[in-house]
Amino acid sequence: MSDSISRRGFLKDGGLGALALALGVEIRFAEWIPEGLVPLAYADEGEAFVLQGKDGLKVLGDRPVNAETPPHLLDDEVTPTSRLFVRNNGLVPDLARDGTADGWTLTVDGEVEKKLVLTLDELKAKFRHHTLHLVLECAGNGRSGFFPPVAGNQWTYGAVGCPLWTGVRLKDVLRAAGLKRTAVYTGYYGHDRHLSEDPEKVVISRGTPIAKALDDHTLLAFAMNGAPLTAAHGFPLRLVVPGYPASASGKWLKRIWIRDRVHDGAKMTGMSYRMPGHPVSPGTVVDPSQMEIIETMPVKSLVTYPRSGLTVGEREGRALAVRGFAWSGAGKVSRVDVSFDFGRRWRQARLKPARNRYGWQRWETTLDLPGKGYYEIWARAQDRTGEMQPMVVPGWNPEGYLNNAMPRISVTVGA
Ligand SMILES: Nc1nc2c(c(=O)[nH]1)N[C@H]1C(S)=C(S)[C@@H](COP(=O)(O)O)O[C@H]1N2
Ligand SMILES: [Mo]
Repeated sequence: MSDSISRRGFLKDGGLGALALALGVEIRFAEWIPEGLVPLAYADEGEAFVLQGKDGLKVLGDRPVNAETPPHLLDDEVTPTSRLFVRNNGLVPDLARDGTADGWTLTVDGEVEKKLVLTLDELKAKFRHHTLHLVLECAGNGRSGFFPPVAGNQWTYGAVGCPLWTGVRLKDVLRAAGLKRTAVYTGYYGHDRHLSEDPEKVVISRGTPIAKALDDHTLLAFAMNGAPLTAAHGFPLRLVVPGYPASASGKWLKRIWIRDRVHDGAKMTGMSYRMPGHPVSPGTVVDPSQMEIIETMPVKSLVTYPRSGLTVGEREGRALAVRGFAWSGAGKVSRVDVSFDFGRRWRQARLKPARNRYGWQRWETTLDLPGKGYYEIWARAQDRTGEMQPMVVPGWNPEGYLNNAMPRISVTVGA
């Protein structure tokens, strides 16, 4: 392979076409190359699998694409687009790749006085724009911590982020359509394609109670961090329903169906995004009738600095800056405590207010690690309702949701 061909080149020059040209032969079976796979002919060493536009994410799967962010790469108050996790249940629709919203519309129908069909320009022109700092977190974040293990993406800490979202309030759009008294729930539909390639099959179609849809912070977002949504994150329009499992935040939106009952779309029923109504012992088989829809997400935190596994000198260890973020689906986090002696003593960290409700909050502190040795640094957040992160993995459940155990990192003080 010539020097001019590299992973960077692959990403920049539009990939397969350019590679075929450089190789001088056709790439057989090109249609089966998974999304995000960089052909070996192009790959830099150790980097055979990357996601376009992403930086340092760990890819958990390629069909569908799922990738999480290592905690030390989440150290920005506003999560850069290149570092926001990706969770797809199906395949990215072609319209998102084309990057044009020509011919795209959003339909709002069901229990409304007036059905709406809006182009992106109409949506932007008719409703006030809002920019909010909102946490997006997959309900399965932390799944890898459960024992016995449960099937699904083995997220560790990084299926979460807090970018700036710009869009219109779902509330304003629903008001324009006029909610009937019978309106109880929302149900979204997106343009993504089912893994089976069967156009009749819906990938995922979830929703929320009307009260949540009417929350001032529930957005129909067309931009992230000041730029149009990227293909991976739902171009041209997505829901952002903060405080709820991110599965409620439908991407590549095409329709919002207002229901007169709890929505029963794909991944809304059965075991999906549901928890047992009563705590169960690990490994229990739970009947779907005993499962309840997850609504508010629990209190949680991350240690984003230092990077776990860091070795520092003794001087640095005597005044080690440690920091991260804390958030809760219930709104405000009231305190974060930090321990470096396996939980014997806790010191309260400084905690900044959120930019707006459902934004994550910076916490930071300086630790005095007393000399050489291996340490673990633990962080534990508590929200305004009094809920606190457990020190150990909480309530095992069949699908591995809502593990909000306190985060841990290790630091070694060397010579
Ligand atoms: N249309 C559609 N919307 C979707 C999904 C999807 O597969 N299709 N995945 C959901 C899930 S489970 C999560 S966690 C979030 C992930 O959002 P992100 O990929 O922008 O981080 O999108 C949600 N919205
Ligand atoms: Mo998710």
